[in-house]
This record gives sequence, structure tokens and C-alpha cells, in this order.
Amino acid sequence: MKIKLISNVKKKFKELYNKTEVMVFSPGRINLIGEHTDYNDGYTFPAAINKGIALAIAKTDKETSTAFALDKDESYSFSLKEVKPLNKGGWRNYILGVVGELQKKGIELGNFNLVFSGNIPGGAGMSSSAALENSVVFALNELFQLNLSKNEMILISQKAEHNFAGVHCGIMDQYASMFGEKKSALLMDCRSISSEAFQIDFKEYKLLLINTNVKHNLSESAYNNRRLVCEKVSEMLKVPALRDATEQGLMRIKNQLKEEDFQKALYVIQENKRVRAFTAAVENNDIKTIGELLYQSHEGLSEQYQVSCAELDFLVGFAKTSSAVIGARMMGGGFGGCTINLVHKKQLKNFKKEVSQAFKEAFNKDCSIYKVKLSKGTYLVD
Ligand code: GAF
Repeated sequence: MKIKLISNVKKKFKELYNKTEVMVFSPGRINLIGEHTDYNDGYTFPAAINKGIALAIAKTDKETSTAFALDKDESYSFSLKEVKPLNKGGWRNYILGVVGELQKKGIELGNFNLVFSGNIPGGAGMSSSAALENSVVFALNELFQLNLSKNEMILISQKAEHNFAGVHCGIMDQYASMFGEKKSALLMDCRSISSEAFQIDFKEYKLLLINTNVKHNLSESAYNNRRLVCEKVSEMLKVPALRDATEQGLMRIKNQLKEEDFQKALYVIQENKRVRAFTAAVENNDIKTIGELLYQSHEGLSEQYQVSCAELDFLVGFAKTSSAVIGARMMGGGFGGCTINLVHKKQLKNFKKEVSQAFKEAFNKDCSIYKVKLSKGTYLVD
């Protein structure tokens, strides 16, 4: 799949612009646990996957730069002298965003042509946008020898998301996509923007993603609002971020908070603890605890943080009734996208069939099912 993606992009680049100078692959990500903790300076446990974006780029003498989105068969040309967010720009804003944020750092770029294509389902909570941002910044860094570190690059990608796509996201997605390691997940400390890699082997259980095909739109104010709530509560608690808060401390200001805001802050404090407990369970090969923590995380996201939807709740509810599944939860920003499930490999086939049928009956539409491999982060393709 990956190889095909890369060769398609190279072929198209040759057809449109001639020779590729730099070729990059940048993956999407899953997240085992630690949702909505990243912008609270907390912990999270993501991994890069074997689905992503392939991008080819080369310099050009032309007066404009051009990006070609192969999957959409759309092209966009722009002047480097006038880089600003577009209204409803879609994929264009991720490219403009990276260019614009590099320019804000005083970095001068020459004109370029690029072609990209991807196989991360859009709106599935698997970070197709972070993969695109990272592929662009990584490719430009190489093409123009900018000497940026990987940490500098992911911060550019994150700013592109904030200022050009309007989503005030944390750093998890860009980090996982850049730093992912084969067969491993990264226990991330989002305050120091660093991680420890853990080899992941759930033995007889396999990771399975089930996409509700409900497209979430993170720029919808719901995501940004939650971030604001967290910031407001940490200010009231006089701590730098909710990572530094305790349940006891939160209880002390409960009567000054709306119940829904109290619940959201409580969720973040508890989810941070769950990430630590999950890590210990991974170290001890304690699959039962791993599964229970996944279910608890979902309950928190659905009832306290309120970022789930009927389809996601249905899938997790169904998983709970199945002997094949040891744990499941919604994954990513929420309001649609995927659930992540740990399914017994002997029952994988049956479970897939059962859940697809049940979903179809309940919502009169199809869900999609993916197996993923934990893979390395953004890299140059020879
Ligand atoms: C989205 C955001 F982009 C991440 O930063 C993170 O907050 C996630 O939602 C929720 O954990 O993917």
C-alpha cells in the first residue's frame, strides 16, 4: 500500500513537473489512551501507523508555488509573497499554514512544486492533517536545507493547525507522526514534548479500528471551547495547567464551577492518571487492566468530557457485550471518527462480521474496519 502510494506520487510528479528532488512519507497515528490531555500539558500514549501521506517536492524557477492533491485531483498555486489562510481552504490551508509559519520565523523559501497523496481516512481521528503538515515541513526543511530540528518542525505544524485551520490542538498528533517508532507506542509528556517508546505486543489481542464514518470537524468550536474550559479551570486553581491539578484541589472550587465544567476538568485529571496506570499495565502485560482502562477512558470522554456521539457510544457498547473484545474506546478529538478496540485474534473474523451487521442495523449505514501496524515516524524516501 505504502509503496503504491509513493510510486503513484512520483509518477504524477514526473508527469506534471519533471524530476522529484525530495520524497517524504509521513504517517497518521492512533492513540492508545490519554485523550484531550495534550493541551493540558499532560500524558498521552500515541503511535504512528502504516497509513500516511506520501509527498514529492522540487524547486521551481516559476513566480509561484503549486501544490497538487492527487486524491482530489485538485491543484493550487500561490505566491510566497501573499501567504494567508483561505476561507474553507481544506487541504490548502495545511500547506499554506506550514509555509506561513516558516515565514513568520524569518525563514525565506524559494518557489516549489509538490504532489501528495494519502491513505488515512479523512475525519477518522487518525490525524491526516498532522501527517500532511509534517510531510510539508519535513520536505521543505530538506529541500531548502533549513536545518530545523524535528521538535521545531512539529511546532511549525501545530501553529499551522492553530492559525490556518483554526483548531487549537495540542501537540500529540504532530509529535506521534514525526517521532513514531516501529512496533512501539510513545508515552508522551506533553509539557516537555518528549517521550519514552514502549514495544507494544498485546499477545493474543489485536488492535482494530472501527470507523463510524461520521466526519468530525475539529475546527468546530466544540474542541476549542473545551480547551478554553480547561484553561479557565486551571487559572482558578492557580496551576499552570490541569496536569498540575488534583481531584482534591478541584473539589475545593466545585461550587464556583458549572457542573459541566467541573466534570470536564475532572475527566482530564482522571485521564492523566489512567495513562500512568495504562503504562504500568503495559509493562506488566496486564491485558485485563489495559482493557478496563480503555472502557473507563471512553466513559469519561462520553459522559464527562462530552465529545462522543451516538455511533461511537454504540460501538463501544457493542464491544462490551462481545466476548471477543477486552477493551474499547473512542479515539482522537471525538464527535465522530473511530473507536480503538482490543480484539481476541481467534474471534477477530466473527467480531468484524457481527459489529458490521449490528452497526448497519442500528444506523442504516456502514462502518469501516482497519487493522493497523505501529510504524516509524516521518522519513525521507530514497
Ligand atoms: C485532536 C487534536 F489534534 C490533538 O491535539 C488531541 O487533543 C486530540 O484531538 C484529543 O486527544 O486529535
